[in-house]
Order: sequence, then structure tokens, then C-alpha cells
Amino acid sequence: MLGKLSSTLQRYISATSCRSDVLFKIHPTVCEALAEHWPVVALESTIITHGMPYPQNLSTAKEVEEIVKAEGVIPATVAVLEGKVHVGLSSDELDFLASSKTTLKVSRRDLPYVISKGLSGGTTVSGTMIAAHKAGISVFVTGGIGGVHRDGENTLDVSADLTELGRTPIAVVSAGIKSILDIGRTLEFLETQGVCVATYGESKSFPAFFSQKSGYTSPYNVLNSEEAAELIVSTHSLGLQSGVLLAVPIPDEHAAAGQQIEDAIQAAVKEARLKGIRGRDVTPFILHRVNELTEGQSLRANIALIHNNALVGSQIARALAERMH
Ligand code: PSU
Ligand code: MN
Repeated sequence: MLGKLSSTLQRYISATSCRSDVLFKIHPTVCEALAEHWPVVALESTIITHGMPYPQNLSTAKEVEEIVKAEGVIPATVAVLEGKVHVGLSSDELDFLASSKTTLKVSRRDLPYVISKGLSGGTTVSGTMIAAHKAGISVFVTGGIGGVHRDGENTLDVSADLTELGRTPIAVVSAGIKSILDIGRTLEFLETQGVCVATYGESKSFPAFFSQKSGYTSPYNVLNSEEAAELIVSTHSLGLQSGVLLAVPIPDEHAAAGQQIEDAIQAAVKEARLKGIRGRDVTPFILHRVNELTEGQSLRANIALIHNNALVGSQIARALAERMH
């Protein structure tokens, strides 16, 4: 139908449906894809700025974009650059984020400060969801989301990702919740927030990032990308303002190191507590230490599962776009 519209009208639709403004910059390719109802997948950038060491952070960010493109989907990596929220980054912008040592970790509460000071940062799951939703993107792929930290019932260290999932209608594709977190309490909190949680595939166990099974039962399952798309469509049809969490178990061939990584996580969590690491520094500290303790095994597994999530998430975005036509 769009093909029949005049090019002037098409440009008008692109411009208006993108809602780019002074604070909010949507990359032209992403803009065009959205206007044409082409599938788009949002990607976060705290994983680049705080989740992985250089240069693997950069290579992974670029590989993930390539995987998405190979599925015929447009990638839109989200970040804040000099006080502006960007949806879709150039190669130079990815290079900058990956190598800069001054970027901040930007979740919902950080956005006003970072914008007002003209600073730059990687957006967390929470920050990315806000930008992706504003741009009109429905599917967002990442590695792992934040959760209720162990001992969270005392510290109240509960990731803003969970409350964001409760109030922003985006489908987040992840490999479940890391066992650096309290998985049981995280699932309870998600239920309270009204987040529909489903594991991708047949496994009854909710996945724990590095391991296929957490020991906690998954509330629901979706067996393929069509079922996942149907679930997302239902959220939209109901007008729910809450998100969907789709958990994709780590592929078999990369799950082998699971137990060794688990042991390192136990040690790193203890170390973080002894060192008095708090708040936003906890997750990056533990990720870094686990990678050291496992001599890079956790990073390799992390990269492998993100690649897989990008593939699955792109297939879901495609199924969703087909469903909407
Ligand atoms: N888990 C990872 N890698 C990451 C993160 C989580 O395996 O990089 C990042 C994500 O951006 C997530 C954030 O949104 O950490 C959660 O941080 P916190 O626990 O401080 O809310
Ligand atoms: Mn926290």
C-alpha cells in the first residue's frame, strides 16, 4: 500500500512516524523501516559500555547487528550520545561507545541527568526499552536482564529493568536471568509487575543465562517465533502497558561450562559483598570477576548466547511484522 503513495507523502510519514526531535535521534535507516512496517529489533548498549571488555564488546555489537540484518531485520542499537537519545547507531558511534572510558550506565533514573549534562552512555534494558517504545519498536534483544539481587530483600537492590517491564509494552528477548541474581524472587517480582514471562521452546525450567535450567518453573512456553509473535500481538490488542519477557535457553553446545561458571559466580558475589560494591556497580563488577575467574569461558558463553538471542529475536520480529500486514 505504501508503494502506491507519492514519495512526498512517504517522506512525510517517515518524518512523523519517527518522531525524531531535539533530544531523540532515530537513524534514517531505522526511520524508513518503521515507516514501511519493516521488522526492526532494538539492541541495548550497557552491554557494550559496561558488560564486556574491549575489544570483544565492539566485535560482539557488530556481529549482533550483522546477524539481525542477515535475517532481513533492521537493527537499532540504542545509546545516549552527547545528551541525545539515539535509536540506531553508525559504525563510528559503536566504535566510540566501545572504546570510551567515560560513558555512563543509563537506566530510567539516569536519563534526565545524562541528557541535561550533554553526556554519553550505554542504555540498560530499562533505558533501551523507553527509547525503543518511543520509536515504535516492539522487539528488543539482549543477553540478560537485571533482577532482584541476592539479599535483595534486605538491600532493596532490585533492577529498574523489572519495573520498566511492568510499565513499558516491549517484548524483551533474553537468555533468562543470571544466577548472580535471586531468580525465584525476580520471577515473583515480575509477576507482581504484570509481566508475561515465557520460555522459548519446550523446557519447563526457566533458563539461568549460562545454564539452560534455573530449577524454577517457567510460567509459560512459546514453541516458535509465530507463537511468540501471537503473544506480543495479544499484549498490544489488550492495550496492556506492560512488557513481555521471552527467555531463550543458551544453546546446548555452549551450556557445557555452566557449572564452572556457577562456581565462579558464587565466589564473585561473595567478593562483591566483602568489598562493599553497591548499586549500579554490582553487575559490572561481578561480570568482570566471573570472566577473570573462568579465564574467559563466561565471556565466550555470553557472546554465544547473545548471537543466538539475536537470531531468535529477529525471527520473532519478522513473524510479528508478517502478522501485522
Ligand atoms: N546482564 C548481563 N550483561 C549486562 C547487563 C546485565 O549479562 O551488560 C546490564 C544490562 O544492561 C542490564 C543491566 O539492563 O546490566 C542491569 O543492571 P542493574 O543490575 O544495575 O540494574
Ligand atoms: Mn541495582
